[in-house]
Amino acid sequence: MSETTKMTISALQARVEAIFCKAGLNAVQAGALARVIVAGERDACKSHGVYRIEGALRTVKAGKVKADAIPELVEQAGSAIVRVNANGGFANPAFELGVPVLAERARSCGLAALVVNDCTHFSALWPEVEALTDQGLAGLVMCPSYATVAPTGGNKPLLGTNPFAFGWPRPGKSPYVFDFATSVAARGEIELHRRAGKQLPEGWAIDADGNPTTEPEAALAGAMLPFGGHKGSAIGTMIELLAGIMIGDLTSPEVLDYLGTTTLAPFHGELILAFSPEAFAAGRPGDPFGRAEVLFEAIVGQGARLPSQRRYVARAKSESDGIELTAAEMAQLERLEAL
Ligand code: NDP
Ligand code: PYC
Repeated sequence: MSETTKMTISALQARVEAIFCKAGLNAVQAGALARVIVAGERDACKSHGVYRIEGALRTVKAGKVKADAIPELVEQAGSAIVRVNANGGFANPAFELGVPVLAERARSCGLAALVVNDCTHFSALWPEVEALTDQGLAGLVMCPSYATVAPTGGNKPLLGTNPFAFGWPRPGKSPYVFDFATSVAARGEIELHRRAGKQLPEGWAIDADGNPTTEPEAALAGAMLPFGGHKGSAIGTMIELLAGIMIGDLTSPEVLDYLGTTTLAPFHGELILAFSPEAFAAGRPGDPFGRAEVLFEAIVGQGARLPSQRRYVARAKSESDGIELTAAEMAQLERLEAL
């Protein structure tokens, strides 16, 4: 068994943040990026953990993201649409800037939207959903990525892996959260299989000639497949429409044209919707949070698990024992520190 290293969450945060600062990112960019990457490692979501540092740095070096960007709230007083321009920086600090205003508007209007424009987005969406459930709000988050997924019935990359996440607050408990790519698996999973020299499960991808493949290299050169056939294909398309075209930002094929590669983090926009369950349920019988608990208990009562349960177990372990990094991950971290 290969050696592993444990470190506290705050120690990993400091090390990742220092790598980004040394690479020229300003404090708002470096802090927000490190928080989301460390959260990925803490919750055992390796496809968006420390392995993503290198891609973010490559994107900075290629001049496709502004290391010193300061996100800006584009105020439309009282509107249910809150807009933040990331000004060419990463999405994460722009989200952090917009979320308090979004929460306040969702409470006053019942629902509100946060639009983030002109951002580079490479991270998992559940940290953003949890920022809403922490405020007692339900939330939906979505964004395009770049053309890597063939629509069902097609055979060429067109849609992105377009992540889609939802959260429901549970007073006194960890929220109900799901967060997934609308492809069978995130592209990051394919890359991790490639690095580990492992075959992909069947049904994830087709090669450049449109034939099914379990070879990671052939899948990366070909196209990934949507989850759930035509259903995932339609949800992926909806995300292109709502979180690309509707918000005046790039769609996944436009992102690929702009970047010319999938080795850099994608540049586009993001849509975050926040709902106040109390406002929607007002005047109707029953407490929405209590009724939700009945539903969750019935799901778990059948022996099923709730999404994010695996993450919460991993989080508790990281909080008590520290985050565990493999020898390869430690070597990568040390190499990036030495740059
Ligand atoms: P997974 O298929 O690994 O997991 C999807 C969700 O399903 C998780 O919430 C997971 O909870 C839950 N889940 C898994 N198994 C079960 C089960 N048996 N019962 C109930 N729930 C279950 O995710 P993906 O590979 O599709 O995506 C991984 C990450 O990649 C996401 O965080 C996504 O945001 C990110 N991503 C980001 C992109 C970007 O452009 N920024 C693009 C595409 C993906 P749990 O975690 O507890 O297992
Ligand atoms: O894992 O599919 C993915 C992905 C694309 C952009 C960021 N993550």
